[in-house]
Amino acid sequence: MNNTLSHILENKSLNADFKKIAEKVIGGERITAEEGIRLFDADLSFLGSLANFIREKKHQNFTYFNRNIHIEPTNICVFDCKFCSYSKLLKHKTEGWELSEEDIIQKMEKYKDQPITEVHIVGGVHPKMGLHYFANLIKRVKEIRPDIHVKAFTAVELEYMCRKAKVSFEEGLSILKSHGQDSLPGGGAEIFDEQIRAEICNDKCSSEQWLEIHETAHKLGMPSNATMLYGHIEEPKHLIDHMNRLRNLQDKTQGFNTFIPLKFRNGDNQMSHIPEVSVIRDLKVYAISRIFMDNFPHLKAYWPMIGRNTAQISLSYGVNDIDGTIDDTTKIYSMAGAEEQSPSLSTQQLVELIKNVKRHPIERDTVYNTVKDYNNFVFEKKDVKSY
Ligand code: V47
Ligand code: SF4
Repeated sequence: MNNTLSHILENKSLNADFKKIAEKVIGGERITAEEGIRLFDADLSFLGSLANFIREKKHQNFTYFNRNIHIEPTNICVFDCKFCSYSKLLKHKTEGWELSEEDIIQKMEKYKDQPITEVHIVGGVHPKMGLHYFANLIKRVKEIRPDIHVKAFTAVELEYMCRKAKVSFEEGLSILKSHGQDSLPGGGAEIFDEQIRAEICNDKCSSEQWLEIHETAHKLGMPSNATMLYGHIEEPKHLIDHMNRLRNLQDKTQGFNTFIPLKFRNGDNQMSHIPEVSVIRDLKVYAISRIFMDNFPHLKAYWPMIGRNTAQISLSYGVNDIDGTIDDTTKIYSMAGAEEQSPSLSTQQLVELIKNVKRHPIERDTVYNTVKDYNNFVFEKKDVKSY
């Protein structure tokens, strides 16, 4: 046990509930949902010490990042999530964008010889871009870069694609897999509590369907991530219920790699009247996620959303992964007023950001194999490439 932790346990004024939780965590025992909810009343420093203890036990100082590109085929969407600043409803089509298959292929060609290991394809749910269109697109992407990992389509997009194509989730995912899709991103989860979901995203896939799609993907050998949208109308009990449903599924399948809490940003959407939560709340959510989600190997801070400074601090509150480096051109956050309006960092900048807080930077692929250890790497002019 490290010094900070023994100091915490010896602190006579530590509340009995928190002492019990700390003892469980230090002993490697799972905490209950009630204890998870109780943790929202604890001090940030206490949560940080526990979360950091787990983080260092699982991953030492290692901090992962990957080099990926985002392809967003369209922002036209049949759904109407109240928090979304990105989508343009079908009826407002003139304001949206639609990339043609050739536009996407051209973008891919641009990265043919670049050292990226992943392409992340997600977007709005367009009624004309269906299962077979996307299966063919993935096949073409793989023809250009057979080695690249294709992480594509949230459960929301997948539910719609399968429904329209009149196939089961298993059939739809098998078709995509056979064309080259390797894994699923974690989007669309939002908050699983049915009442909150009905208020913020009434018309898209249900929580049950989201979980079923990920379970099916895991069964087919496709790993995935899971997100959680926090900081709007939800309460601690809804966050813990969300994490608990994921923790239960992970017990069953072990198919999740990474948990990604996403901070609600209030720019230009139907929930703009709701104030954004503080950095203290962000760090609490990261720390509690690390403590509660004991069977999720990785906890990711999506830096374009919370900004590089908070992302750096989050590395002491349980986080062991910072997403995205080069040309991370997703628009979903910049349009919602995210911290980073042009979310792109060079590898050197990201490595320095990690090293500045005394962590050990490792470039990973999507499934956390080490691509390159940057701890003792010295950048030379030829390594600093602008894209
Ligand atoms: O599901 C939309 C979120 C998600 C807002 O798996 C918003 O590696 C905050 O899931 N404020 C999509 N969040 C993005 C996503 C993702 C991102 C990075 C990595 C991975 C991964 C997945 O974006 C949506 C929704 O929860 N979102 N609008 C907003 N105003
Ligand atoms: Fe469509 Fe996704 Fe935006 Fe919801 S969050 S409106 S599903 S693009």
